[in-house]
Amino acid sequence: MSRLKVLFLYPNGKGMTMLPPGISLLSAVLKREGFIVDLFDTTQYDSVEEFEKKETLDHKKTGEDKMQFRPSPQHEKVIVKYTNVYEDFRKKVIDFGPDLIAMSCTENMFLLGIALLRKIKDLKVLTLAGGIFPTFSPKLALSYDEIDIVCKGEGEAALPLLCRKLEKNESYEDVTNLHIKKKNGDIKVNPTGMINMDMNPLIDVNLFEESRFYRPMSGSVYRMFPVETHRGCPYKCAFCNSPSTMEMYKTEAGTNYLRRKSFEQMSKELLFYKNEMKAEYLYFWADTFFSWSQKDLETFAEIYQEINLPFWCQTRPETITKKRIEIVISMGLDKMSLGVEHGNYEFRKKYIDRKMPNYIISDALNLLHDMGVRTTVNNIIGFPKETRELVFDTIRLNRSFKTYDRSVCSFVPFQGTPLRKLTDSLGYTKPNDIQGSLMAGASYDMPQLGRKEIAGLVRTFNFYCSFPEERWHQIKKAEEDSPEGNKIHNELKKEFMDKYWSKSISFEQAAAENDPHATLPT
Ligand code: B12
Repeated sequence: MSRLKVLFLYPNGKGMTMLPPGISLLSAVLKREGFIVDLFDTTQYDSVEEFEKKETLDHKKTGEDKMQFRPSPQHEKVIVKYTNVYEDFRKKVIDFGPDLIAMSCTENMFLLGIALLRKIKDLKVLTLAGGIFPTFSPKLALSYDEIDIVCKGEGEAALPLLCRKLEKNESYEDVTNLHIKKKNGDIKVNPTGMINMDMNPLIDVNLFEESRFYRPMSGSVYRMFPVETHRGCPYKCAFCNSPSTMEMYKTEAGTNYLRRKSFEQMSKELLFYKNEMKAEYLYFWADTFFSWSQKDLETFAEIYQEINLPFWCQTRPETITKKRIEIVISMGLDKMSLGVEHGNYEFRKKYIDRKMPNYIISDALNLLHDMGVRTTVNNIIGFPKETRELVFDTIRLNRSFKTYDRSVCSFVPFQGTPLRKLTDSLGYTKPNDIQGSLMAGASYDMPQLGRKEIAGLVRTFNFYCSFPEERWHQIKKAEEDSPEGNKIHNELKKEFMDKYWSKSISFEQAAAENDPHATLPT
């Protein structure tokens, strides 16, 4: 019997290099059952930039230009494809002849995916979309002619079951997690189910070209793999989809989505990356790395002794304790990201549902700094109801602690989040608007804080946080996107990069100057 063929589509922005755990897992699940799987991945295509005339889609270039992260060299293994992405996709579909095209997407990727699928509409292949955007907007995704089925939530059980049914030519109308568009346009909604993570195989790295294993981190490029420890997050940040995922599973499946993988599974995965994939660096993608108990963290640290690879992880400021930091340092932690997001306690509590007082944030960052941990903090500008004064509270909070890096982006109201409901109700967004990347600039104008002002504050944020306050009048001029503003911006950027990002300044020197960017030895 000839087996069913599935083509995964990953309509990613250029340079957004990190293996997506979702499709890599789903591919492994399908291959375990003998299905034939292939991938079309747009990550390395130069031509995806043409998709939106905006600067959104070259993640590396835009991020570096906006000082979101330190510039890294173009690694010899990372390739750029200059052929036309639409023609190549069509050719791939014709040559491979899939029975099903399975697209995985976040919100910012969805419309590129649709544009690609439009080019092969005449080939009449069944299409399925999964990932965070279809999960929270199944109806909207299905309103596009190019999408036949949506997977809401986890796909490890739904996808192979669908494939088995397709192969046997059976009805797939009742497959759990699937929302299916019928011939008359009605949608068949099935219940939402949760899978057992410990039944999953190792991710299928072979689906990707080897050049996709390389990812920048703090100015260097490493052979890096994503590690799964938990799914879910105990916190409720109103801009994030993770709390909504927790809520969705609680109300629709009666389950607690926050759970960790067994240590045996984690150990298998880690040994595979270290020994077989020759990883140089690991990326723990859990939303809140310290959401596990102290005892579990200690057990994990013991397992990790054998692995001994540098790693990145992210957590919340309230979870930071001296003991936990000692543990992760002993494991080989290279860098940790923490969300600051907003600097005004009342505003943060009311609109963002982050209730910690400011001192918890600055104490956590200063403790990490004093213990020698490289940190990066994430900030957001342009929340609904935010004013210029409130943005400066974020700047002032950032000035109260030391960190290796700071990133800032304009607020993006993603579908399914509490803040998206607010922006819809305020008329800043319409219910069916689809948002772009965090690098794309503000999604809307507010009377008290417009798009342009947000863009100006984003591009000068690092200057406001780092240079002495006496220079703020000069920095204000650099907010302006005008010949004069751009000239000042370029000068400040050069000064900033020389002073804070050049490797020549030692950690001791910077610390002695009480420099908020005190650079740790690399
Ligand atoms: C790791 C991660 C990344 C990685 C990998 C992203 C990826 N596409 O896999 C990197 C670093 C590249 C990344 C980038 C970005 N990310 Co990110 N990221 C995450 C994070 C922390 C974990 C995602 C993950 O791997 N989960 C584990 C896997 C197993 O789950 P999964 O991907 O959801 O897949 C499962 C199901 O969704 C489903 N599924 C997924 N695809 C498909 C396809 C089919 C056909 C089927 C049937 C099922 C299915 O089955 C999978 C297995 O159960 C999430 C937060 C979270 N906890 O979800 C944010 C998250 C996805 N990211 C987010 C954002 C905003 C971004 C960026 C836009 C940021 C930016 N710089 O602009 C970019 C988007 C670029 C991109 N191409 O993804 C938002 C997405 C918001 C939205 N609604 O779109 C999230 C939800 C965090 C948040 N703040 O809310 N991210």
